[in-house]
Amino acid sequence: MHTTTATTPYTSTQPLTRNKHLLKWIDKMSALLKPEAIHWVDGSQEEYDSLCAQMVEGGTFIKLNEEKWPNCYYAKSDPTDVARVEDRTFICSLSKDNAGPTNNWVNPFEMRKKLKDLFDGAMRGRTMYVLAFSMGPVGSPMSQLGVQLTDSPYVVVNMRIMARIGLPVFRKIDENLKRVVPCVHSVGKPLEPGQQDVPWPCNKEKYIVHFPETREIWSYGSGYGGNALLGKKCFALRIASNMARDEGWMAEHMLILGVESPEGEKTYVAAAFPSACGKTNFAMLIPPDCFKDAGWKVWTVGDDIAWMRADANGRLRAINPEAGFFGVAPGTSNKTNPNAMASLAKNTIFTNVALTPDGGVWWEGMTDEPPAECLDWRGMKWTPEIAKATGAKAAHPNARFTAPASQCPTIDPDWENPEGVPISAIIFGGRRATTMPLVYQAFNWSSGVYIGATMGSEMTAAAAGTIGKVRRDPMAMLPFCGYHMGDYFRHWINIQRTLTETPRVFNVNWFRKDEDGKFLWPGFSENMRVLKWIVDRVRGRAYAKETPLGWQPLYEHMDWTGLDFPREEFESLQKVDRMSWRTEVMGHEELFLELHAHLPKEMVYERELLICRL
Ligand code: O2Y
Ligand code: MN
Repeated sequence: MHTTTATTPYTSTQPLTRNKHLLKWIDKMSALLKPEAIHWVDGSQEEYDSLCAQMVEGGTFIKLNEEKWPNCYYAKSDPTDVARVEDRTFICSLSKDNAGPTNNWVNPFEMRKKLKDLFDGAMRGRTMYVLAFSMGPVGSPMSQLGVQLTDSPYVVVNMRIMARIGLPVFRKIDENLKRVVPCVHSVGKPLEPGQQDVPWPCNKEKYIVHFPETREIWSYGSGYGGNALLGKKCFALRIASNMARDEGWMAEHMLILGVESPEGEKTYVAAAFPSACGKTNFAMLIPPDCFKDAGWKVWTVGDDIAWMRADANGRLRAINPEAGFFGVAPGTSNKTNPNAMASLAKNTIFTNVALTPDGGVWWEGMTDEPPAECLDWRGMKWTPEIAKATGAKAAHPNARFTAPASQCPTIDPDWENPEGVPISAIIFGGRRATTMPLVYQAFNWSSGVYIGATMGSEMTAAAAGTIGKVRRDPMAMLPFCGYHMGDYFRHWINIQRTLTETPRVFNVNWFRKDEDGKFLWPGFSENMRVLKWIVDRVRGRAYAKETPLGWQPLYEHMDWTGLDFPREEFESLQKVDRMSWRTEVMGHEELFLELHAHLPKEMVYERELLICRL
């Protein structure tokens, strides 16, 4: 039953499912969590509006200026709860060996005991929301279902943007055709009778826990992003990677985009870049004017996660399991990514950006001129002068916008196709100042898997002595693969056997620098030239030269229309420096030693072949 008036919140107390297992689980969980009330999330606009109004009243949300930012809200998190906590993220498989050396493993029996204590009464004084969600379009054969119990209304409204939620999903669950992933989330801050709540409840003790065999997620202590919106990294990558391995598909940390030629031919690619390497910008690329004038278009399917599997004809097809973008705000502007700016112009939730005096938002890089004054992400007065004197940032570097994907001007007409889109190429990339060329194509699938397995990014800040050191991040999945990385490489090798047409594999690096530390490649729109070469290779109409790494375009193989890019600079960008590659290959060996017991022999042979070619 739903009731709502100007003063009373929207209530939804009647169960929205008939599924006996789900009802039984919710009974069991509410006995453990002891919430004050239960709210069955129907996913309606009315419910969303009421939850937002309730959070405005409680101080969690500020409603932004309706004229400038229609239906947008602003939240500031607790300063200790601003990002994913990798060191508090656990894979509790039965065997430690199954989690592998790159995951934090705890014995599942021990962890269950710990969780039982932590979650006992964790929701006292709060409402428990029963949030059914579908990752992927409701009813798609490639979608998966979950139910998240959460005591955070902030999580509910964010999940409404990031996933398909509510009544249609409960109806799917009632059909009983698909296993449902149970997810339990608490901010870990029960309220005593009469106790005043805080705007951003959380707990300094945090646990983000995955049980791969039973496909369960338990998250405690954080209300932020990937720690709390459990459909995203926890389900769509860590748990889904386990499902995918067992069922013969792929759950990848990849954007998906479609390139349309002037003749209307569409080519889809999926691309893996480590976090903070410009995935959202690449997914929403706007071609340079001369390409646009000629009729080239880039369409966005997703900016973070791809689920892929062979269709009945053996063609690899992909869906974006998400429905929104949880994008990094700092650095996003009408210059760097106009499509993201259009996506976030309305119906968006902003977290940890700065608040301007006219009820708007701002972040570093949004405009050339900063506002004369604003409130920073901690609610402190911020001015450009204060920033100069203290180095204080107006927005937290991991400040986010949660925006509906449907609002992206370049959203692909097929982005919700239940069958997915056909993938012709897979692109790997990292942030590398040296060694890595702008672009090359792998010789074949197995050498492509090697490229993905050994990819990495240079560390840009953090601990002393780490700047410039390469952090290996295989397939950009290091924090997200829910099982042993060596077995994951084996799964990649095996996947090819399910395909009749093998996607071509490429490596790109937008970040190579010259001796003076200047970027050699302009990036952004100009990445279209690389994308066009990739599409033309896939379609069998672009030339390349064989090198020790793979197939590389020469200057004359690229389309330079409208850009005066010197041949020598392109040659510097594409140079394979054999001495640097010796060091590079030693770095590969370091990773392989760590994974040794589970490493497919193909990876060892590929390394040997690379050494021979070098
Ligand atoms: O800090 C967080 O919780 C967000 S992390 C994130 C968000 C959107 C897309 N990708 C990522 C990531 O870390 O890869
Ligand atoms: Mn990501």
